[in-house]
Amino acid sequence: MSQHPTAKDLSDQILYHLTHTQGRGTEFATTFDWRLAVSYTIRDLIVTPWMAAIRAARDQGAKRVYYLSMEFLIGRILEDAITNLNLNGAMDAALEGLGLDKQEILRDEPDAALGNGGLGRLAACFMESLATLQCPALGYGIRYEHGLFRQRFEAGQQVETPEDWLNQPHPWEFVRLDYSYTIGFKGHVEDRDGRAVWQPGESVVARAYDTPVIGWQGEWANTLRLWGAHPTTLFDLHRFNAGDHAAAAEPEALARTLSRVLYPDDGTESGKELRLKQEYFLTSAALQDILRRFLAEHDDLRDLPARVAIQLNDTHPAIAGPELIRLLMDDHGLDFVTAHDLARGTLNYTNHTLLPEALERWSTWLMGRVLPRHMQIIQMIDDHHRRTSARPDHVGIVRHDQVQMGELAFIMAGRVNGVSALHTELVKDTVFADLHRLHPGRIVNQTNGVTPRRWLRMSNPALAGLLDEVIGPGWTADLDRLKGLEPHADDPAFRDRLRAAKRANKARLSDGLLAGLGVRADPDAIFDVQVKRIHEYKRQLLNILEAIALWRRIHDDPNRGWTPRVKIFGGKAAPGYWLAKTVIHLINDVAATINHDPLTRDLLQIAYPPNYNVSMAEDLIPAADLSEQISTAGKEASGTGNMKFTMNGALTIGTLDGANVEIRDLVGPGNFFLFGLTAAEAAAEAARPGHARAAIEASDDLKAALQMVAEGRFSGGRADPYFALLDRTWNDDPFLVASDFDAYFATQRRVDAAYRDAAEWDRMAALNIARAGFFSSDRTIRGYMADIWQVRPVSLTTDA
Ligand code: DL6
Repeated sequence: MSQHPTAKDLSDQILYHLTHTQGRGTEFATTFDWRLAVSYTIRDLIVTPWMAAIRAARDQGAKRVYYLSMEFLIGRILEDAITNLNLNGAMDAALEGLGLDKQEILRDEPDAALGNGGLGRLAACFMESLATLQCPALGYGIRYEHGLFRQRFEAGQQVETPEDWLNQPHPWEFVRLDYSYTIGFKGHVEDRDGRAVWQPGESVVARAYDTPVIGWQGEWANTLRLWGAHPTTLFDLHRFNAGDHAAAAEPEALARTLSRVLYPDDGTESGKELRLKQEYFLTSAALQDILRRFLAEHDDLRDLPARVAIQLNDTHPAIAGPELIRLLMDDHGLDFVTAHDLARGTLNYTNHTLLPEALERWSTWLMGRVLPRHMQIIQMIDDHHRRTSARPDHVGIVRHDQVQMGELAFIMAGRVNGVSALHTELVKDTVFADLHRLHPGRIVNQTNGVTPRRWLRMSNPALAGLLDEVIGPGWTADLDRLKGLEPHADDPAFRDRLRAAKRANKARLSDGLLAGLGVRADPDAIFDVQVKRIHEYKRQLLNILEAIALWRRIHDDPNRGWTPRVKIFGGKAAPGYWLAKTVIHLINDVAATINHDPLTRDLLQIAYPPNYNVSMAEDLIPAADLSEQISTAGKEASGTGNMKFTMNGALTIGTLDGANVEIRDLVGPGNFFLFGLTAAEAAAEAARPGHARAAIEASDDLKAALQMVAEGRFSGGRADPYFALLDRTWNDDPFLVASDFDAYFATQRRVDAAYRDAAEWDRMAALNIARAGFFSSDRTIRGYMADIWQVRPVSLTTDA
């Protein structure tokens, strides 16, 4: 099949795969069979550029990038691949000719949910941009058998069930039996003639499963290499023969736990041995693979920093520093200082959070038990750093009998980066203030971005089509071209078309909300959307309390001319984070009461579809009018949802937090609904004794809303489900819901007024889209390539 197949070519190939790969006749084929046949057809088209890309990088001796991440929140692959191959038209025709429903086939694919939230989704956007930019890169992660849990609501409360995407064939991957590495744990370190020899007490095999990631226009594909854990010996035959059948399978069970489940925590360090083992499993497998690949092309390990750039996505793979030193010293015979300097010349680290509870630390006891050789090397790194940098005693990797993974990652990195301008400054001033003083210039900023292919062209065809017509399709690869839209913001005809595109998205979502939840969402109401992990600092509580206060105000004055609003929530709470789960419960309780109030039901509705994931985001974001980015200033490192909403024409109500600051600067302060304390003000307010109580006493709206919750107004007269939440809000409120409440409420009323002026709203929406070009992950990846990795794109022509 050619690289530019016709509908007939595609349909022939689909039928071929249905018969020869799936072993099914058309008369028996299920949606699943057809989806696999379509996926194999598309995969075939990716393999050719993939091979060409691998060869070009090798032939040109290109420096390679390796992105190590415990999370890749990919979502569905098929539609993204069809989009990037530019085959939507031909595929539509092929499927129609076969009598198949394209949407049914696309929606049959399970989300690859190998991540918790922003950090994992960023990694997935980066993989796509790396391929689009022809940057020779490989992503390393874990092939979790069970991704992020499924969420459902029982009596309004979150219930988690296991996710099982690998219970069916995964058509995109290639298993590589020849790329397998032994990963050791525990045991002891022997001294043999002055040489340290680690004798692990346990070991497993990491096996590579490769998925090609195709870039825009199908020219280049990179590899996402996920490691599956397998036993070193499949079976204990001795025990089996002795009749102990369960024990005989122990080696396999032990190994498989390593790649069985994604840790579902978002921002809390759990301190569990299995987590440390997973992190080491990924890191060691990746580094062994990187060294093998390097040595296949080069002889001298001292060339490593010139040929290899490794990015650590958060501290999760921070054991990479000691592991690379261990491999270079113990396996390749280099001395410590040489190994250390080579590692530091190769490794870089991205910080994604300032929340103290999210900064990983391991007790020296656990580290010494699970990775005894690494514990020795960590001490050596710490001593070396003390000697070479005249560091004060309170700066160090090992402190209070704990290994501080942030410090380890920093000290072993050539570059450390934050993920938004504000966050990077806070990284310098807070978590790494001392290290920043010791190593000025090491911390740099790379503001996050998102891929416009998935988040605009694929998920919002109505808007993408309009953009193609008005400014040409070049925006897909060069998002700065959205600027060309600016003059059209003043054109009523353009604004009408923009509104029509948004309304079509809203109408589709409205049908889904009615069918799935029974919620009546009028497409002419404001669609006000907050979708993200449920966390106190993200302040879904502020949003739902505002809904209660608004409901009360409507009751007091029903004829005031309120702007109809549908509040939509989406997101999961970590299973052990009970306060976040209480917020979920409250949202559902409030929705159940408010949605059925005959006086207000045409003015205020609340929808909370369960099991928010990447695919749901693709439906919700294009249908949003208002994007809720309301975290306590100084707490959200960047946000990436905020960028997706902006490029899809939603206006933001938000604080000066994370990348909101840059969004507001770029779209213009008049096109952004700002409220709330700044990061500096928030820090001062949080330190003021009694701040919460004082703020509540000063706000009639908030006091009344909290009173209604306390009286059990939304919980059948029972107040006990919300005692703890209320107590925290009145007496502690570390994330300043109370302090920011009145400003938020007043700003929401400004939103109401603005929405009533359709022409002005649409003009602002158009300007948000036009000025969103900066938030393409292509810009971010170019920044990493130039400032951190010193890597250039590879050309596919051999004479380059
Ligand atoms: O950098 C990607 C993403 C940011 O956009 C979010 O602001 C940030 O919260 C998230 N960080 C994490 C790490 N854990 N926590 N919290 O997911 O990274």
